[in-house]
Amino acid sequence: MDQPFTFTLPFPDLVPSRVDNHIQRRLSAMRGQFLDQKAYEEMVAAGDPLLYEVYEIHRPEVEGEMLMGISVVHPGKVGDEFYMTKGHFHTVLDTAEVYYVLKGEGCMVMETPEGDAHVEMLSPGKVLYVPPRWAHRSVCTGRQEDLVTFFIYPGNAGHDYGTIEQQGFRKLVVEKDGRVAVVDNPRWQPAQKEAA
Ligand code: S6P
Ligand code: ZN
Repeated sequence: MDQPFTFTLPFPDLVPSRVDNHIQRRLSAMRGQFLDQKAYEEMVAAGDPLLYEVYEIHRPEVEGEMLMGISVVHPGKVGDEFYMTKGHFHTVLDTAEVYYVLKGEGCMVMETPEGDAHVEMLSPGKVLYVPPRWAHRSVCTGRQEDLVTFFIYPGNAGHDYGTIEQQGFRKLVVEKDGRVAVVDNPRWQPAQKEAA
């Protein structure tokens, strides 16, 4: 029988006192996701910057458990497009997720297999509920500050990265005339599903 446990996430540094896994994702892990492919290749060649980090608290990945952690998306752009996470559907599509925004400015880009799309602006103090079936990607739109969120989701959710790698998200978040703008992704195309 597990024992209850706590960990701390003290302001202002927001480094969790317990970290079981620290993921660091660089630009080279995001091939094909940014619209400006020339800028992408140049930035990878020039040093392959760190885009985001995830601090995970380990729990068994089974129904009944909850998985939680901290996501930190760093500020920056590839061409006009802000740094973002890979984004994913949950493998078990009918599982939700909650994000609590601790620091920074940004947005969550979301869409469903049925064709719905939604972009929610994120700022400190906001709680976002991502319902079942919605793929999600965090984007940092700050000039200098990280976007830091706490997330929690069901242990059996799993991650389907492949669908987004193939089709992208329907919406992109870019800087246009000095402002944050949400635009259609001209390269979005439905992923080829494997024959059953
Ligand atoms: C997991 C949850 C987050 C993301 C993290 C990084 O379901 O949505 O922990 O894993 O924000 O994003 P990604 O798309 O690289 O997993
Ligand atoms: Zn998720």
